[in-house]
Amino acid sequence: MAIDCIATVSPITSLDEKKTPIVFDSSVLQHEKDIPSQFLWPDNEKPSSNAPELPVPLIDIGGFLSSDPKASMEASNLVGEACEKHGFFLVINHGIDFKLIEEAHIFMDTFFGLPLIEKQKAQRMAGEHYGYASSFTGRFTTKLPWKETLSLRFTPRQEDDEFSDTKIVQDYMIQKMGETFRDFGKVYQEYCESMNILALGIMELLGLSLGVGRKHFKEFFQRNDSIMRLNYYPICQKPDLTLGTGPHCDPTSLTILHQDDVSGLQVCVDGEWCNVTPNSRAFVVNIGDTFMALSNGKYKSCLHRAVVNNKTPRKSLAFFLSPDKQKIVAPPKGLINKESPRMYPDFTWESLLAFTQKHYRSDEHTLNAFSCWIQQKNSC
Ligand SMILES: O=C(O)CCC(=O)C(=O)O
Repeated sequence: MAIDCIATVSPITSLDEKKTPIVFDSSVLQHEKDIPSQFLWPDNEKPSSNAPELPVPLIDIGGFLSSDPKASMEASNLVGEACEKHGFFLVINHGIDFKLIEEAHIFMDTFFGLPLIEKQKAQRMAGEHYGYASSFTGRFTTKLPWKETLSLRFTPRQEDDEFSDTKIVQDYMIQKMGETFRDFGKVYQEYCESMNILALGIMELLGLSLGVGRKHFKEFFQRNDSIMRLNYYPICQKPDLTLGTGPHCDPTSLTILHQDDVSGLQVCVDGEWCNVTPNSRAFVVNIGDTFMALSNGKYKSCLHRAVVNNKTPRKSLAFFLSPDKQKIVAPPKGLINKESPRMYPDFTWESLLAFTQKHYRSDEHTLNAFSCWIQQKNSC
């Protein structure tokens, strides 16, 4: 195995039970002139006010989706180039209904505009992966992100499995928030189904670009256990002192993100933080740690973060494609040879997810720390 163990792993310290965690009530905090100290980030991580624009490859996948061989080859070459360099690109002509995207953004305003007590009906409890979280105040005490999230589990319906859940997103919303959230749930159910199709299409492109054939990764992710996350970044009176989302690589496999028209997403390229200007026609796509392992380290998991501002709230919709929880994550044989030996040990998505909940707060070193942790466990 070819990894240097650079990150240290220690259990995530849970909050002192006697201490009540700070409450992130955006309706109050957005007006605070002095933000609570838990939200202050160290100087070396504070956002820079003059981040340059990232020249991002805008990849037209319309030809690929209509099975044009030349266009597919062109798109897969561009995808491959971007993934080797920084693991990040934009796709246009993606086939997703713009009305659905618009509805998904509108319903975000509905949910995050509710009083805190209403949103807490879907509260994400300690150890859970889904539900409403206001700034992770219950999990951490420092470097808190200036944001609220609603995370939903999505698994696609399988034709050969009559028991697979057909409306997992919609049912969850109705169960947590009541009947009035039926339409809300329906929109995100449809949105996730569309993201699933797009993600599997991008998996074909990634397979082509890595030379393992278009079917390999598509089949690997046919069953998947993915997460849909609605990110809401309220106004902050001191945006230079905090971050909406701290620097991290996604532990998941592939992220498909749609941002509203408010800037905030930044990607780190060659050590420099760069802005990614919103483009309503495009989806932002990035490689996550699990796909980096699947590509035997050939494609980079993209380091990114989100900044906030003092004028307009910002919203983003992130679909995180992840394998079925028990599936072994290992690169195809064609990507392992003498020059490229195995980079990471076998693992399951379930174990990586648990690692980020119990032992390690996700950052740019998660995959490295996780691999070292597995190797140490295996050698005991
Ligand atoms: O809101 C964004 O632009 C980035 C969100 C993100 O990085 C995340 O949800 O992990």
